[in-house]
Amino acid sequence: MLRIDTARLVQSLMDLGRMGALPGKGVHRLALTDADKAGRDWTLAQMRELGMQVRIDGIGNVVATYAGREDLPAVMTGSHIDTVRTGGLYDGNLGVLAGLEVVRTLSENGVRPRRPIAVAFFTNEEGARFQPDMLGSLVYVGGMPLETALEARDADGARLGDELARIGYAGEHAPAAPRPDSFFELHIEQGPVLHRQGVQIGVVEGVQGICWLRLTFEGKSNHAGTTPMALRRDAGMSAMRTAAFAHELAARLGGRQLATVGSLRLQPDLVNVIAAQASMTVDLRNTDAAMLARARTELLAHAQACAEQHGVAMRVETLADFDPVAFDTALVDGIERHARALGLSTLRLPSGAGHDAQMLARICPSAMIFVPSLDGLSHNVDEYTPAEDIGYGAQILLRAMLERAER
Ligand code: HGY
Ligand code: MN
Ligand code: MN
Ligand code: MN
Repeated sequence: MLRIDTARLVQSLMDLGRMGALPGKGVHRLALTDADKAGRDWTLAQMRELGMQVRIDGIGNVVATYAGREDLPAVMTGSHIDTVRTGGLYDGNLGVLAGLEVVRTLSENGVRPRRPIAVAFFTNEEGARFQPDMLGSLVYVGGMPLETALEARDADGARLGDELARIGYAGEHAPAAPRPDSFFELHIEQGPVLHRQGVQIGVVEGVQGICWLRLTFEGKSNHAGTTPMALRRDAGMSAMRTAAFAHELAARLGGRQLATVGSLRLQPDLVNVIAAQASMTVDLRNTDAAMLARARTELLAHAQACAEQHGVAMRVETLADFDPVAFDTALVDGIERHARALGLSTLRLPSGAGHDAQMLARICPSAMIFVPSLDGLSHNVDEYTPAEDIGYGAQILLRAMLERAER
């Protein structure tokens, strides 16, 4: 049986991690920044060194293809190489580099599968700079017109299309690859489940629903020392009461409901000035679509009530709104079978994080393989997955893809 070279794969993760490396440890490669360009350029060089045909589409998605014996729809794998500001070495990067390690293993053993093998990285998966997240794969599957995506703006007003051109990744292939036969994504769990239960492989059955909201409250600045409480139009209080409500809401709805206020900005942001403006994001997630919709409705109703009580105007933007996704049961069963054939322990679970696979699932059978995250840490510079687990995940990816590529 072909064997993944785990040490070589781990080394490639370290090498890619040099691009956008933070002092000490961690990675900062926000989408379409110079650091992202450096990561893209490095990864492209790896793809070309493997003799793969490389295509770049209009949103900067990159797909490299290792030819098969026949010109059939490819078995595709991949993920993303953009990171959050406090990123680790593995989130996204593992899926892309494990795909290249699969190709390296096939190539050096002279194996030519019936179907081509494609390895992709998609633009702006994190959604940390431009929203929504999984933007590149969303465009790739036809979920958003390219023209709309190119107009996305970051917090400083930079236009996605301009940034893409600036780093030289405004490709001309539309799409970056023909519709694939299937899609597999190897990813770290980014949560505590596998590590806590001592399980080696996560057999991912689907991805939970995601709703991102940006609420902007417009009040009136005034003097903190002279303005009676009843006369204030305090945007900050509306936002902070909404943030507290979001946490209570998640606890009250229970189940798998999650609520996160990751960004809250006050203007003019001064100790002695009542906030004239407050801008906040709310990240709501649930595996249950109905409960997620209920959380969104209750949150917005409460926020509106707060705004009225404080004499404040409120503006709502939906930054992301993705229903829960179920992966292809045959592919999911295959991943479990391959893991067990290697004598590994497995657990079926939904993905808490969003992934490109949830977009590819709209156009072809898709599935994911999880490997454990130490202490469940991710979007954190201490993100870590032991080499042994990385090797197991990549070996399953190789087996599952090869099996599918001979169909
Ligand atoms: O937000 C997410 O789940 C992913 O990291 N983009
Ligand atoms: Mn990721
Ligand atoms: Mn991430
Ligand atoms: Mn992903």
